Amino acid sequence: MSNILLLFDVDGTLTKPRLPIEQKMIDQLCTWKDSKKVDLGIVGGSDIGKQREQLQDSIDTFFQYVFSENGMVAYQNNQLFHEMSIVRHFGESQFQEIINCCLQYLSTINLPVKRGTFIEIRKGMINVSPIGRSCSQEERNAFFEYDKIHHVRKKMKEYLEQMLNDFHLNISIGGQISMDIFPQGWDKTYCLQFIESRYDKIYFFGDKTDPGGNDFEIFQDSRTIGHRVESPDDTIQQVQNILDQL
Ligand code: M1P
Repeated sequence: MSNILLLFDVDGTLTKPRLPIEQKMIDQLCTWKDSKKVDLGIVGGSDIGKQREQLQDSIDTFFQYVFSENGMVAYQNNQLFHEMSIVRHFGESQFQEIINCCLQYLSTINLPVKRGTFIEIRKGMINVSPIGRSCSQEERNAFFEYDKIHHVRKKMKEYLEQMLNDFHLNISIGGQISMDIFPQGWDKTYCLQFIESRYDKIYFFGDKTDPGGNDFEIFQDSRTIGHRVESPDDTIQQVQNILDQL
């Protein structure tokens, strides 16, 4: 075990958004692991199923730590060691208030297309998508562009923050079509409690590091050395620069 951890966001950092990992990134992960200079980990908002879809066998091969849903579901060397539930945290009644508020808002907006699965309940968060998670890849890309102009998610986030102020929620726009809703403090920094005492240095790499993005808190946390990346290729370059100096 090394005393340095390279901790990666997944979408936009190790892979292109929602797409499977490419061979050149697999090759790099292999090289970095073989160097024995560093340990590797991932932290993402997605659940383990989606992370596995994207990272395929790499998820079992290269990473000492896998943090799904920001670490609400956490694995070390492929062993599950921590699970936390948002339903348990709020209790059924409060939980339904949050869900109903989202559904009410969603029923008031019109978009170029709306599909299905507007709300996905995960272990540690609620994922809400105005277009619906069952949209096609083409519809997903189109919504992402539409949202940049019309700020659908930003407006919904502002509404929910106002209506659900007493619930002390963090609402984070991470990927292309949805937002993640979870109790304050359950952002990606949640996972640091499990690793902060094990490593001298934790380098974090993410692409959504601006305020409101789901890498923001961990990027600027004092326990990490934050690196903003533009793409998986940029991640490779930035990691290489660090390893060259070790
Ligand atoms: O980039 C991480 C995000 O990836 C997905 O977002 P979307 O489907 O909107 O592109 C979701 O899994 C989201 O929870 C996650 O934060």
